[in-house]
Amino acid sequence: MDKHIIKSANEAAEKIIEWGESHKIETCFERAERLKPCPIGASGACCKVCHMGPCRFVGRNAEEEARGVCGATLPTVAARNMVRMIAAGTAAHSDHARDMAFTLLAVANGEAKDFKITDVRKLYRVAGILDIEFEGRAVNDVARDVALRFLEDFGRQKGEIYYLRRAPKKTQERWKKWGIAPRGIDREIAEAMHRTSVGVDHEPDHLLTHGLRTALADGWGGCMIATDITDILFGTPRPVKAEASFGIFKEDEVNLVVHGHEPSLAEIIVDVTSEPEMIAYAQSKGANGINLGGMCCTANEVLMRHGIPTAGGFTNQELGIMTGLVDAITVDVQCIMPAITELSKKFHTKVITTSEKAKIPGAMHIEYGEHRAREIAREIVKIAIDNFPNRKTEGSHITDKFPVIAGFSHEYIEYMQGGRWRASFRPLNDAIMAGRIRGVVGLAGCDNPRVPSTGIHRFLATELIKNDVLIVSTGCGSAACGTAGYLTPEMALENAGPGLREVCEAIGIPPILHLGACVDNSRILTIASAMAEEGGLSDEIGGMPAVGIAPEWMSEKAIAIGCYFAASGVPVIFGGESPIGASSEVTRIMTEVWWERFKGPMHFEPDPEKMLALALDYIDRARAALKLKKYEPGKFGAERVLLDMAARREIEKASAKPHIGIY
Ligand code: MSK
Repeated sequence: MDKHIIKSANEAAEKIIEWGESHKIETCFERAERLKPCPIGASGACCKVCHMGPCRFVGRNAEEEARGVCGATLPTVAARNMVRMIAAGTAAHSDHARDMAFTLLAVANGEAKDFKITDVRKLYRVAGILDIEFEGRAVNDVARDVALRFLEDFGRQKGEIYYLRRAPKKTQERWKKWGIAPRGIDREIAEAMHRTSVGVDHEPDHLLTHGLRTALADGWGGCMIATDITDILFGTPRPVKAEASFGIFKEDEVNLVVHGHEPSLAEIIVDVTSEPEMIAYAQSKGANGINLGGMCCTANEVLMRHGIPTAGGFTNQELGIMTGLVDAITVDVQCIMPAITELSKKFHTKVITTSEKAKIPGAMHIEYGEHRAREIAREIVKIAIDNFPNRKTEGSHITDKFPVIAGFSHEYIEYMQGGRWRASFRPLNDAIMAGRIRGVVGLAGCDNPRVPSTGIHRFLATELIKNDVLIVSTGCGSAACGTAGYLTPEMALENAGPGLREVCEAIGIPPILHLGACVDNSRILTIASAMAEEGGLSDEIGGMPAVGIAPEWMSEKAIAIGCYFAASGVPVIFGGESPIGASSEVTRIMTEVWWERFKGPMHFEPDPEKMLALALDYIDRARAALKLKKYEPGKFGAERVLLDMAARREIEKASAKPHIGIY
């Protein structure tokens, strides 16, 4: 008899996988078991940039000095492969950002009547950073200028992208010194593809340096632009209650899922599902209402702003359909498994693609356009409603769900530490200096069927908070924590170390702060910049007691994110086998050389215990270099009174001057 191997660390997911196996329904977990990764490509040792190859650096040809047909060495090949991953990841985030900029422009021009500028304060803050006059001007005029200025960042040929100025001066100086300040987003991506084509750039360090320039165009360009425009259009997140896991689906209501990454259509769908005519239409089909849920990062977008529940991250997408309760799933771009259309045929689920850039064989296609967003959203919601009576196939019907607190934007984190008029990062810096908080870890990136999915996220989340490390999470890292029940203040009471628990209790926050979708890793950059500006820790991002970890990454976007953190000065640890592991020279450059130049090495480490030890070691070394109090659990330095909500309200009443800072 076949022995079931644990495929997901999430109990509810595991139950569905088992149910699927007993019903002969295949998922990514079985495919991952069947399709072992190619060991040559997986370690960066395969070159396929021309048709003399692919050249494989294996066996006797696996030495650093071995050469392909053109004479390219293994380090050249591994570096080129890495740079191409960075370019692809940067392209994905940034193309999303470009669409957001065009949506903002359309709204400003009155061409997208279903949208409006929701957060005028954020618009002004952004305008201030971009040197755009906003006082006394019509909101739409300011928004138009902001959109056009952002669009300049994509096509600029010379100079620098605007948002580099948000980084601490010393970080900017490092970028200039090493020639990695990006000029224009599209230019860096195009140049990365050119340099890595056959017969161009062959020097591994030179190649990887351009990789970092491209990655910075992603972090301080594409990702940051996407985050800010989304906040301007749909509101800057603040804490909101929601639920996570498969139990969010309702037996007696129409279940519609939004999946992918782009928030615009999902925002309108949120609105449409509460229209009385739509609810009445659902009732006419026998349902008690319309239940909207999310998946992956579109889920994170609507969870952060509206408390829409999430069924989880990347590896939950097939499992969600296997509950048998999903009447329709609408997808846009990125991280959508094409397998869902075949799978949906076994149930009654309709799969609807909506982006002009992305179609999947077997899916319905309803193309989204911002000029008729509501009309499209209604069409999609109606499809889900019409499909409700067709629910007949028995699914796995899992009812587990957990409460979640999400919505920690940079602005809210600043606010929660001092109120509206005295928002600051001072208390956080003080707590780190005193040793209450040992350091900060960004726990991000995908979940992956090649390991017991979400398991390494869960292990690191619990161990880090036990060690008084505050976690900021994004993307499927947040989903992994949310579907485990970790995103609540109670988590601090039950599992955090004494110092972190005290801070969380005083402010009333979870020890793991959900910052949003994977593009919202940019929020971590702005938080790190604000901490440097606040003083008392490092005066640049590099040297902070902070680490970025993507323990189960699978996407090229994750690689771009890891590299922009490294280039910004944050040590980065990725799980799994190294995609450049075949070359000791490339490994040395990405760890030792990047550490010397940027204080941001990038490691690949498959062992979760070693990941944890490495992260804590970087944090402790940073503390020692900054001459901070040595971290000892339960023993803190200088006392400091943290503000509770009542104290914050008092300060707000007493103050009258708005704070529109550069961050
Ligand atoms: S969705 S890139 S699986 S985080 Fe942003 Fe999740 Fe990774 Fe996609």
